[in-house]
Amino acid sequence: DEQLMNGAIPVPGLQAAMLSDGKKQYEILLIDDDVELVAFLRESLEKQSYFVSIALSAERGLKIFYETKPDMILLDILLPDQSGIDVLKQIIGKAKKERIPIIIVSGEHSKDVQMYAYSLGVMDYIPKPVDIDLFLVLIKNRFELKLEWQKSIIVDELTGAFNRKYFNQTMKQLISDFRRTERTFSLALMDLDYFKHVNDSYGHLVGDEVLQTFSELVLKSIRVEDTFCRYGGEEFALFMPNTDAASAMLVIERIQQQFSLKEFWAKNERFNVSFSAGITEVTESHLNADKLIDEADQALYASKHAGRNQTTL
Ligand code: GH3
Ligand code: MG
Ligand code: MG
Ligand code: MG
Repeated sequence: DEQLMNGAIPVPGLQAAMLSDGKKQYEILLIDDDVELVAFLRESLEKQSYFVSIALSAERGLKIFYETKPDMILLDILLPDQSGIDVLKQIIGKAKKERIPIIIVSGEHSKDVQMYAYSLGVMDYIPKPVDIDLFLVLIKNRFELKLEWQKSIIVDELTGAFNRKYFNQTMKQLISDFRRTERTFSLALMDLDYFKHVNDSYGHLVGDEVLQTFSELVLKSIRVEDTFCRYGGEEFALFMPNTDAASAMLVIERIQQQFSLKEFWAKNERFNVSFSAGITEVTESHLNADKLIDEADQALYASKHAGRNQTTL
């Protein structure tokens, strides 16, 4: 249940991957009994920094599929214990639901088998012998599609921050990590100051630009393991794993200072915008997410009350 309906789980570094070239390390499950080909494909894929697991039989492939949830499956048709088509029938439902592409790589070239595999829902059918250049570019292309899809369901379109749904998942994940391993994390809630005034004076489009500029600055300022989310309209959240409250405060105050110096122009007027923040570090007392959010929210309120453009622990 720690998973979104659609199979997107919080991934450390995912935001960084989405912003750069999509180089999150993907795991590919290779189910094929041709030992030489498997060794060659593994080497080629690892050179592209994919992580490869190998199954030389259907049984082993199924086991790895259920245990590790790979990001992609490369499946042979002629296997020693069952046919690849039988494997496909067993896993296609779950793979579709979790958007794990299945690509057949096979010496079985008959049109009937290919049509049948496509009708069951495979993404591609690559003939053996494998042309390694074509093979690698196709794999890359499929992962790009997958990343676009992942992005579209968890990222806020206007700002590029993760959405509320991803915020909730990240929170659950970090709290359960903390309970298991005592790995700490801090949460910062940030709310733009007098934002209604920006909208009222300059219009909503200008308001939107301010939200974008703010988000760009935050995304530029954080580490790969941090997760930046749009929590509500002009309210944002930043999760900082392995970060105590004092360090989190330094991060937020630096962003705060940089943001308040940014100059915006509209209606021939120059204006500045600031934000207020509240920070909470997880402790044993945070048995549920609501309590943690509540405390960060109270700290945020204290910042507002004290005059805005500041951070409270
Ligand atoms: P405070 O300093 O107390 O936070 O004052 P504020 O004016 O920012 O407070 P409030 O939370 O009441 O106002 C938030 C405003 O943000 C109201 C809403 O119209 C605006 N807003 C929310 N989402 C968006 C958006 O996506 N685009 C724009 N342009 N405005 C938005
Ligand atoms: Mg085979
Ligand atoms: Mg506000
Ligand atoms: Mg608000």
